[in-house]
Amino acid sequence: MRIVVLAGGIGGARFLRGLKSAVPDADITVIGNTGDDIHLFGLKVCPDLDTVMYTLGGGIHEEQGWGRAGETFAVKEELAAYGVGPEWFGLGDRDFATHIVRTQMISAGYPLSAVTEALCDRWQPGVRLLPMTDDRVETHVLVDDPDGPPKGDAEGGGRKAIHFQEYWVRLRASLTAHAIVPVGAEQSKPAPGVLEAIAAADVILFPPSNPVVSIGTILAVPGIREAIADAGVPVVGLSPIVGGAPVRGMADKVLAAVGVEATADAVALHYGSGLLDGWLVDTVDTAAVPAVEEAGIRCRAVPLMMTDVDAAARMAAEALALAEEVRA
Ligand code: FO1
Repeated sequence: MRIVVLAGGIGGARFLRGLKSAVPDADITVIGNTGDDIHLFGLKVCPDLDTVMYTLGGGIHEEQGWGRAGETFAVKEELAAYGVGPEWFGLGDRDFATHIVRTQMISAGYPLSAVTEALCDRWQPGVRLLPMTDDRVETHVLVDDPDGPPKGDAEGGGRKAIHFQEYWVRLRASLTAHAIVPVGAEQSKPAPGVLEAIAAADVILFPPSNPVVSIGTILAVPGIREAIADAGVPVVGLSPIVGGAPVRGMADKVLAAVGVEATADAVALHYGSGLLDGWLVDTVDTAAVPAVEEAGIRCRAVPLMMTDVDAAARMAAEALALAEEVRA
């Protein structure tokens, strides 16, 4: 069975680990979000691609869900000793090697998709990991400028766009996000293999990744949303919101920026029945099922907490079962 999964960071990676366990013989292609990418110290860092690669390749720092296990931070300390920032983004020594190899290959003219394939040769994640695009896309967040003139001031209300990672990591999403802008997405095109994988898929899954800055960013690459809508195979998603709150991360902050309530049904309706055929909500959100079904999206309430690989495997099996129900 050929499965295509749109994945962001931690939630997507943990779901993929369960999916591999549930259907070990499946041919899984992951379309990874690259809007979180950031250039630091002259290096290109791809957080969501690396989280999938490390998690499925066995190198992830399990509690964090990002970065390497067994890290040291000598390079980070030395950079700080030189007064070279930023210090708020924790890059470890082992992780630096990934960014050095990636940046070296990109400087040599390789596209990000070829670089990702080369890095995965070492990690053997057991899936085909494709960046959503080889073009540069970086998500920025429009916030009230904490250092600017007071809001409503003649200088235009004091708002500024900051890089997603600064918003997410340095500011911990503590400022109101007025808009989420995937800079460069409009000019980007799907990476080689992306549209082909979607066209060849037997089922397409939206894991419990951030619907705005992860899956939303992938769908912002021209051609991808249309290819999924026209694929003619079941598209099934799993809610990242349980009981009115994100399971992890701060998805509610960015959902508010796009005017979507942080509820299991609101996220399904945000994707829409033009995209989704099926939607899994957690058992605590059983009351949300009718609203999703009324929107023309088949909906089931099942346990959605990925407490371990087996729990994630059960969720993946439920999603595949719902896909077969929808296909019938
Ligand atoms: N997240 C944090 O909360 N703090 C960090 O210092 C941090 C460093 C970091 C380094 C490399 C990397 O690949 C990811 C890192 N992340 C960190 C996580 C990152 O912000 C998120 O994984 C995604 O961008 C959101 O899914």
